[in-house]
Amino acid sequence: MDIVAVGEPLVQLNAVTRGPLRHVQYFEKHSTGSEANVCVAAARLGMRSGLITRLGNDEFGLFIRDWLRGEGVDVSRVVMDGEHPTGIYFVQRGYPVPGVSDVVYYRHGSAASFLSEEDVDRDYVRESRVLHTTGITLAISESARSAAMLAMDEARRAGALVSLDLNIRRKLWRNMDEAVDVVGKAMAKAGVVFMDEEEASMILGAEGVDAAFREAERRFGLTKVVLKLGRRGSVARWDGEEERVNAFEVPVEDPIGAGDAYVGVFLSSMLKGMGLRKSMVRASAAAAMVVTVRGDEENLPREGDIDVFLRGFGG
Ligand code: CKP
Ligand code: MG
Repeated sequence: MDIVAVGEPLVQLNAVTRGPLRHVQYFEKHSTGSEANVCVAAARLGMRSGLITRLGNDEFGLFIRDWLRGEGVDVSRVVMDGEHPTGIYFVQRGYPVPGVSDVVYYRHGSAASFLSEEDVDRDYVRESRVLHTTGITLAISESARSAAMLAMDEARRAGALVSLDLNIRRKLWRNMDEAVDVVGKAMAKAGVVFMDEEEASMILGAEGVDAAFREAERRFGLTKVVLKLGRRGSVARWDGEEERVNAFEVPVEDPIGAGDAYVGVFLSSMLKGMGLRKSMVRASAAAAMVVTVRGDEENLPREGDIDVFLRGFGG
């Protein structure tokens, strides 16, 4: 495998119309979940990706498994759990802040929250070039956290690149002290970390780009850090090299999923040997494409699509 990820896929029920959910009549179903999004982003670019997870053996679980399989993601390590349901969530769009989405989770006690160390096939992890997970998996349950930590340890020992997207979801943590502690432990195992400025402030106590890079290296020895700045683009430090790339301005339908598109395309491009700046530009293109529609995975680009998009922006 090029990329193996550990995390919870979810069915997203996205409001077809903008405004408060109490007035929304129609919801659209999408296969999502941060780590699954990264797997699909990689597969669209021809990479071999696979997901370690548990899904409910229910209609939503079957929908996600078949969708991922259809996208070419390896689902051989996806356990179908007959006792617990597949997690779902609703997306409220454009209210109260235009262009911003909010999520309402129904995932407590989901099949993926019962993910445990036993579900982690160590050989599968060791033989992958990248192992990817996020702060979401660290937050959903103690057993899922242990599974993610184990996978990170195995990958690191085998010399794979361990990738961590902090993805701090306040709704999933009991308190922020716990998040700081747990996410810090995971950062110490990681080779590359993706975060935004708010997460850098919360987890590292770092205000601003330079402080974030400095603290990540000082405290966790991280020399590969990518800071996602939303509409202001992204800035990365990669073994001494530093690059800043602007975001593409596009009409925003739903910003959810942009970060995962970025991570999936960035990692895939780096694995293809494209270099830091080019990988960042391609990742930004993918993030822009994804926010123009509802759903996190439908608009993820294939190779040719990135070129066409960039030409459309004069690149
Ligand atoms: O950071 P992103 O907006 O790219 O993440 C979106 C995903 O897994 C989305 O699919 C949702 O299901 C989640 O993050 C989550 O658990 O919040
Ligand atoms: Mg994110």
